[in-house]
Amino acid sequence: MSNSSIDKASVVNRYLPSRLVSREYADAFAPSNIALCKYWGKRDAELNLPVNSSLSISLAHLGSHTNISHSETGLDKVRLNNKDLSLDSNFSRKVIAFVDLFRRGQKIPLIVDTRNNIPTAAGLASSASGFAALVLALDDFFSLKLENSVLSAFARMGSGSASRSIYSGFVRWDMGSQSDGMDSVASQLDNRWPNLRIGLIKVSSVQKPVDSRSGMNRTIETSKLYPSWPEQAGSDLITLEQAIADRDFARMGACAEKNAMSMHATMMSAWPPLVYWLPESLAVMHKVWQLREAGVAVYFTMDAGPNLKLLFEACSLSVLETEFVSMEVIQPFSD
Ligand code: 2P0
Repeated sequence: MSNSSIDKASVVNRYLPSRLVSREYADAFAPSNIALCKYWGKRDAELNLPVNSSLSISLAHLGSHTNISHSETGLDKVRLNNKDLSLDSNFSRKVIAFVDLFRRGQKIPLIVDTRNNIPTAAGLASSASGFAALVLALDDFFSLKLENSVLSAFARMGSGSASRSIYSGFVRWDMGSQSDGMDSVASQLDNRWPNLRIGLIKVSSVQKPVDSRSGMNRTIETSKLYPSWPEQAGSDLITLEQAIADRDFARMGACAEKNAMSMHATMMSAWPPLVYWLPESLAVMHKVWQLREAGVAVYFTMDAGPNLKLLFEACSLSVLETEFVSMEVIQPFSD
């Protein structure tokens, strides 16, 4: 990982008018997303530039709503899920630091109100949808009319996976090569897959011991397996795009599962080892493998946590609902 000589404030500044003009109110929504080809590792920590390209599915109506309005008290106010937060909280600090990239010292006190409708028990990260919704709301509030690729780049500076949450459906985030990162942006694939389903299997809602940012750094710095990851991810991305274009579920599911296992293998070979799995995670994996042996077309993917996301088509829903009674089912192409 290299540290960039370019700071995000100077990148954002290039796309903004010197004086912001604000509206009364703006409201935006961005979906959460689950990666089939994972983002794991940064080549630039300041701008969240990835070591590899990645591919995800956005989760339709599940994500973050953010609205922005003027604060009449002269102080910023940050709200999350209908509660006022202390301005010293981690969440408030991150939100205000991000908004400051746009305000650049101009005195425009704001109320930033975020509501997540992601099932809280499902172990889904909200930083992707949160930063994407914040960027979309800021674009609207300051009437910036930025292109989607720029919105994706700005969201990425908040959290890497947020670059993908600007779009719905299947989304590819190209790693890019420019030092300012403006070609490290996501775009939507044309393909739709209405029968595709994602099943959220909650194993634990305990806060993960190592956050993704630190986990990525530790993996890059200490894992002997990590050097093979970018090549693996690159070839998985090609396979996944082809499988999606051909609507070949078995090929897509197998590749997504293998990609997740490969990412976890690099994490486990870090030192100290990064093991996000719990015994219950492994039990669900075995159950998925047994079901596949028995002819059910189901695969899984996992992120930096113990919970599993099952991939299947609508025809397998009833058998899987019987096997996994607490599974929460998402239709990513429901609109
Ligand atoms: C992904 N993850 O592609 C991968 C798979 C977790 C495992 O993107 O440091 O919260 O804010 O850029 O985006 C989680 O990482 O990390 C993530 P930052 P982010 O979905």
